[in-house]
Amino acid sequence: IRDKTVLVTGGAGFIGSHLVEALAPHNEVRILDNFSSGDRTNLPENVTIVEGDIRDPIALQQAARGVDIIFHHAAVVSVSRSVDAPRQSNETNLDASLLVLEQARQEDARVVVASSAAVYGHPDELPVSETASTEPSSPYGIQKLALDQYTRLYEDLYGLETVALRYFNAYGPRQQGPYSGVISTFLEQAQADEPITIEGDGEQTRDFVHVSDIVWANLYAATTDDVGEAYNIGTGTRTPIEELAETIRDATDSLSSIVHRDPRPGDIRHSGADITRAKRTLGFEPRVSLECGIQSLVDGT
Ligand code: UD2
Repeated sequence: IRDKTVLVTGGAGFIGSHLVEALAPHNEVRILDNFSSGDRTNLPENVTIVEGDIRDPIALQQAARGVDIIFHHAAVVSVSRSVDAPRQSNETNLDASLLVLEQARQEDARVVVASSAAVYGHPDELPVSETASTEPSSPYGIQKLALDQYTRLYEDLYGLETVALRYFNAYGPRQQGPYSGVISTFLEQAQADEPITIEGDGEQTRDFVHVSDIVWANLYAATTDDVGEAYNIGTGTRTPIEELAETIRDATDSLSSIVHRDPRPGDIRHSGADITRAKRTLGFEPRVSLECGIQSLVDGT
């Protein structure tokens, strides 16, 4: 997209900042971020930063004034924090997301929201398609599901152009901190020659999707005519965690051992996306294989 005024909530965070980087050369980009986990060093120079919380209607109003598109990526991303404090994460992930939708209504802006594979809970069938049953197994999943449903409803009721992207396991540069994913954890361990810690037997599988592919999905979502829909964004390939540990150890020439710990309570056994809908409708095609994605993380390219 070009020559648009866009707002990226959570624009200083992991996925948000990559999106900002892609948008900034050709668009007027604003970000709204409270910098609770995001970082200014993630941002290019020519973006307008509104430092504030999405729970604050005034900050949101200021950031969203006159925008054509809102990419909504601000969230409390930790599933375990949502388990410890469901109301708190609900405030940000759902209540504040409704503020975002209301603001979009006021501006008549398109909204692309970050939904999640968490809406499916423990999937009944694999790969999981958008029509599969949604039974979240965490407050986080419930919050994302409700947001996802609201986006559909806002299209239905108010004619707002909305798209929900259900991300599977995102990874890539700048994913860090205590709630980062298994790839960044394993990579840190391997690079320090410390034991790589598999939780459980390592036979659980995930669909790892590189953040640059997630950015592409957002760009397609910004222009699609098929609004009011949710799309799975993954690769369609499932990788066992044990295999991931070995791949990362090899890619880093690490001396790390691979050790097993107790499984994570409530861990989802298998997760993999059926991306037929995103392919057909958005023209989405994952470009970065897990091998290449890991190699570029190792090389820092
Ligand atoms: C992902 C998302 C989460 C939510 C969820 C929906 C990330 C970071 N989180 O959670 O936001 O959308 O999917 O289902 O993408 N593991 C180890 N050792 C470690 C760390 C993790 O073995 O040191 C295992 C862990 O037990 C799990 C797998 O790796 O089986 C993936 O863990 P994760 O935290 O990266 O992501 P996940 O799928 O729990």
